Amino acid sequence: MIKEILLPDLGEGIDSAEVSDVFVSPGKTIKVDDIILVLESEKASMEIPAEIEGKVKKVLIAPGSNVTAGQCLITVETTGKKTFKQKVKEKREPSRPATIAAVDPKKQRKVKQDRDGTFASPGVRRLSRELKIDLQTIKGTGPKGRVTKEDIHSFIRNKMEGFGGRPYRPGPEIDFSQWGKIATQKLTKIKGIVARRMQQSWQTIPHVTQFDEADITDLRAHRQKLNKDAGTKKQKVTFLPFFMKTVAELLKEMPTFNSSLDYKGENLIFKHYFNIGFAVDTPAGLMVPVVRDVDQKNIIEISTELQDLSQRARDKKLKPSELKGGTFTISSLGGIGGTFFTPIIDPPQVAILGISESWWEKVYDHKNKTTRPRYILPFSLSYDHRVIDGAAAARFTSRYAEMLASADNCK
Ligand code: CAO
Repeated sequence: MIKEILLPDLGEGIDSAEVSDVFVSPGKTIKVDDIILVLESEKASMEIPAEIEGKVKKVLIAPGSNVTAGQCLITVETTGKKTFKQKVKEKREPSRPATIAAVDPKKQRKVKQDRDGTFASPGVRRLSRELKIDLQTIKGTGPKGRVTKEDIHSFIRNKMEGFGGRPYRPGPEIDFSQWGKIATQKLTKIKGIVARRMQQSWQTIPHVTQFDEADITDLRAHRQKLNKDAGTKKQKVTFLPFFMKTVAELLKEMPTFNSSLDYKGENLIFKHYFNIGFAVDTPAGLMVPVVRDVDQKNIIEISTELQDLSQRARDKKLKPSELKGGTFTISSLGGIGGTFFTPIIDPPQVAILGISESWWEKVYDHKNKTTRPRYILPFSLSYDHRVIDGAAAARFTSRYAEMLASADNCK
């Protein structure tokens, strides 16, 4: 026997509603209380359950279609046998024709605002539960900010494509060999990972870069003395340990630069540890190992650790844990060259220092009216403008220059 399931009166003055999800298809066997579809109206979302069992013959609606009370939704081939529920119901309501009463409006589960303050249909809630997605983190595009199934899909798409950005599309395939000889090289795994992280950072963080210079003449002299005193027994101490130690001290003074935005983008998390990551140029690609608790270590300890970590980065012998937990990063190109550059932030950090190669310069001393040769370090600070204001960034670089010039952090 073929029976029609009709849309019942939706109540609350709702004349029509939009189908947001359909859970049945021709040939599917349904039981009493199985959810056939989810409707979204201006006022509420509701699941429509079946009150007869059988095999679905035709589905007359689709997601996006508008339905009105009394409209046929699906047809079902029933066995003709009555379920216990139906027999009880017919006893109670003998005059009600079974085909029209296939769906009981009282059974519609309306969902308005949930306890978490979000609007979503039961189907969407179920989907978010299955995918372990917190609906509060999704911006709903439905009426009154309701989270729709499409919102969940685009949230996942964005996550997969780099947290909010569009994936890198190199464009149409070009045959470069038409203009001359070519060679193709597969990107290393590390280069692939770095490319994704950099793209994600560049697309999701509003970067601003502040440039500055520091007089490191005294620091240079101190480094020279340190290396001379150590003789040939120890490995040479470069400038980088001083830059790391100084920045750790500065991060204590200006904790926002050592913070992270939480996953909702609503709170700042301040870290009371100072783990400084540093970029290492390796044949396989860029790696950023982390020196932990830099503020608690002396220059020799930091130097030993960074030399060990950079060697093992180049030998591909770093443990995954040695690449994690950084709170701030320094990218130093000082040993290679260049004046200034704009480093890309390593999320979830909020700032990164880019160090370039120092130069000698004649600096006019206004007080003594003399000109003296000074060793000048050019550096840049890229920062997340959602978290750090321009004034704070300028204060940070000025203070950093001041601290390096006084060479207080040389111990
Ligand atoms: N000004 C002048 N001299 C500098 C300098 C600076 N800012 N920075 C380094 N130097 C000197 C060093 O002191 C050393 O001099 P000596 O031979 O007299 O000791 C020399 O340059 C070579 O240093 P180094 O680069 O080998 O060592 P480091 O500790 O300064 O840096 C490391 C270590 C791992 C950061 C570096 O080897 C490296 O890989 N740099 C590249 C990082 C990178 O690729 N960054 C870009 C990432 S994309 O944003």
